[in-house]
This record gives sequence, C-alpha cells and structure tokens, in this order.
Amino acid sequence: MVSWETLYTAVIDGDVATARAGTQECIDAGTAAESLLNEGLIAAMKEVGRRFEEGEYFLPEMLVSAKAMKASLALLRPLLTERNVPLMGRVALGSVRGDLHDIGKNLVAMMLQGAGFEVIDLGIDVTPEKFVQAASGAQVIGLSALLTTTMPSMGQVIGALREAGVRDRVKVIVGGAPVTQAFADELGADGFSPDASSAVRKVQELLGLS
Ligand code: B12
Repeated sequence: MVSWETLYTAVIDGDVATARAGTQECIDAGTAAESLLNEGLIAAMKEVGRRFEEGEYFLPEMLVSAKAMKASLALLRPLLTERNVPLMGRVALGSVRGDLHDIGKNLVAMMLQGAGFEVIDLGIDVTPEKFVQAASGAQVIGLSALLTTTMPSMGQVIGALREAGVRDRVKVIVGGAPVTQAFADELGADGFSPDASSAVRKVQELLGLS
C-alpha cells in the first residue's frame, strides 16, 4: 500500500513518475494532504538538503528532487487551496532578487489561498521595484529567501517600499529556511514565520483577523 513513505522515497530519489502516481493513490485512498506534505514531501526535501550539504548529492540530484516534489504538489494543490471561507484579503508573494527557490513560497501561497486569501504570485528573482508595484494592490507582501546570499535583498525591498512612501500601507512578512525572527526584526519586517501554516496565522494576526 502506498503512504507518505512512498512520497518521501520518491522525492529523495528524484522519481517524478512514482511521486505523481503515489500522490494520486494516496489521495484516492483518503490520506490527509497535510500528512503527505509534512511527513512525505517536506521531510524528504530536508534530507535532500542534508545530502547536498554533505557532498553526497549535487545540483542535478537536487533539481530532480525538486521536480518530483513539484509533481506531487501539483496534485495536492486543489486539496490545499480549497476554500470554504470568504475572501480575507490580498497577499503578494515572491522570491527575492537572485533567488530561484520557489517550492516553499508556492506552499505558503497554497496555504494562504486555502485560508481565504487572494494571492498575487510575483514569481522568483523578483526585483524590489516589482514588490513596490505590487504594494498598491495588496495588504501584505511576503518575501521568500532560501540563500544566505539573497537574504540582504529583503532589506532592499523594505528600503524601496520606504523610498516609494508606501511602507506604512502594507505589512511585510518574511520567510525561508535561513530567515529567523531576529533577522526579521533587524530588517524592520512586520512578521516572520518558519513554515506555511504559521505564515497563515501570522498574516491573519497582522491584519487583525485572528
Ligand atoms: C530544492 C532546492 C534547490 C532547487 C530549487 C528548485 C525550486 N524550484 O525551488 C535548485 C536545484 C534549483 C536549487 C538551486 C540552488 N541551491 Co538550493 N536547495 C534546495 C533544497 C534541497 C530544498 C528547498 C526546498 O524546496 N525546501 C522545501 C520547502 C517546503 O521548504 P522552504 O523552502 O524552507 O519553505 C518553507 C519555510 O521556509 C517557509 N517559507 C518559505 N518561504 C517563505 C516566505 C514567507 C513570506 C514565509 C512567511 C514563509 C516562507 O514556509 C515554507 C513551507 O513550510 C534546499 C535545502 C533546504 N534544506 O532548504 C537547498 C538549499 C537552499 N540550496 C542551496 C544552494 C547552495 C543552492 C545553489 C546556490 C546551488 C548551486 N551551486 O548552484 C542554487 C541557487 C539557485 C538560486 N540562485 O536560487 C543551499 C543554500 C545554502 C545557503 N546557506 O545559502 C541549501 C540550503 C542546500 C544546502 N544544505 O547547502 N536548490
């Protein structure tokens, strides 16, 4: 029988076909999407990161693992974004300049959509100017960075919002594996969350909805 363990192994092995088929089988069998996500996909990506750091995996392995995870997430997306609440607000999300990682940002987007937020996905490698433009149509701006080298781009976005005179009109929330509450405080961000579900709670809190 397939379970989250099938997905865990498929992502580590970069086996796109098994990730896709296994996810569909788990969904059909009624396994909770959260369990597939947390025990299966996210845990597997942590292990991939560990192997990369230890020199056991290289860029191509990391890339196929990301592909397998994305194939599975594409099937989980409808379950995670299903909305049974009215529209709560609009959040613009993007991976900051220089950063091509988007799996975590996409997950945050899905969870926010599931909680009733409209999400404007600005994509990856997003310039401060683009975030400033998005500020006119959103109550919250979410910045994602997965590299220590792109974390400073977050500060540049906050600086650009200030320069454009719109910093007070939007809340800024930051996240990504290397980002911490201390870093968020240093930047002058309004919020930080270590994962997608707490990101939803943080956005609700910032907008006075909780
Ligand atoms: C997959 C992956 C890739 C894929 C990305 C594919 C994609 N489309 O995203 C590819 C192969 C392209 C890649 C490339 C690189 N990568 Co890479 N990658 C990873 C890996 C293994 C997993 C990241 C991931 O998807 N995790 C799963 C998601 C669900 O978790 P997450 O991103 O952390 O997101 C969660 C939270 O952080 C939070 N969150 C995320 N964003 C936001 C935003 C907001 C607003 C909030 C509130 C919360 C939030 O919620 C999310 C969900 O719970 C990590 C290892 C790791 N442990 O992080 C390395 C890692 C991030 N990569 C690393 C490196 C070095 C690189 C490269 C430089 C490698 C190279 N030599 O070229 C390039 C850089 C490319 C670039 N310019 O961005 C290093 C970074 C080291 C560092 N200290 O900076 C890591 C840590 C690997 C390692 N252990 O060394 N990578």
